[in-house]
Amino acid sequence: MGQDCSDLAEKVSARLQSGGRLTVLTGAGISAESGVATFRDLGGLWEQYRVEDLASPEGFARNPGVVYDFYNMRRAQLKRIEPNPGHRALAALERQLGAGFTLVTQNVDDLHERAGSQRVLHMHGELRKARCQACGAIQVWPGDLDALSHCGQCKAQSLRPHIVWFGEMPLYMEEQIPASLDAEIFMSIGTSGQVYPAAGFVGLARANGALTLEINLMTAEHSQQFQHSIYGKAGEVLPRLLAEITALL
Ligand code: BV8
Repeated sequence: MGQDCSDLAEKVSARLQSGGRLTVLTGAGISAESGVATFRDLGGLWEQYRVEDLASPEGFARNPGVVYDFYNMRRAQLKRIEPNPGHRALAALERQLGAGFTLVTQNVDDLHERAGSQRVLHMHGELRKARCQACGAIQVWPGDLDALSHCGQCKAQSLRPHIVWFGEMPLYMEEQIPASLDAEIFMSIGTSGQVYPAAGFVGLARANGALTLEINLMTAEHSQQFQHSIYGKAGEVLPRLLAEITALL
């Protein structure tokens, strides 16, 4: 079992009180209680679809229609889901900590924003945006996307989902994410730690002297790299843990 909340809240709040910054990394697990399928859990997306056909530039080049449809289906799902208490607890913590708080997410849904988070670093892109392959313009795209969709900037019919596929460079890797890994506390929530470079962040944070904490449903690929862990549903653990932390500030 993971660690007791109160003991951990004391350790985290002590670092925050001395000016420490907190960086949070979220994965599909934080959206699971909102009804969003994760990737590698039982019945997850990668059990239903071949990842190399759907989340790779080669798969998109081979069969763009299938990839457009896959992301159109997931984008349409956003209208039917709501943020959960885990998303809301993180938004409240951002309001409390201000610039000392950085949220990096591997998720492409918009639940962090809809829960009130203001600054979200979507390192794997966003479902609700399209990117033009001709001029590079990134634009909000709430509806279906296909090969005939026109870029709002250059009008070319060359839009793709604004998603980082396997083999592509994740976003914010030049400075914002490396800077965030210099924080005094690194908290990972709901990720199986199988996808790089995100899975390597805990090692970088630890090397920088951070207190590292994992919140997960069960131990994951990289769990042994965390100094502390709490196992349970993010929607239940986060509100309790973050309330205990902020009560000590
Ligand atoms: C890169 C967008 C170079 C698509 C995604 C060999 C060949 C080719 C490549 C590689 C290779 N070896 C390594 C690589 C690199 C590759 C990689 O890591 N592959 C892995 C699979 C081996 N990575 C890349 O290609 C990346 N790019 O490396 O470029 C580079 C590197 C560094 C610097 C510059 C350049 C690009 C990776 C991004 C790929 N795109 N998604 C889409 O979303 O459709 S990845 C995909 O996986 C999602 O983004 C997802 O977020 C991410 C990680 O998955 P998780 O979020 O962890 O979700 P998962 O289902 O796995 O786990 C859920 C967890 O939640 C579980 O632990 C579960 O227990 C828990 N949970 C469930 N319910 C709850 C819960 N926890 C709490 N509460 C709950 N209720």
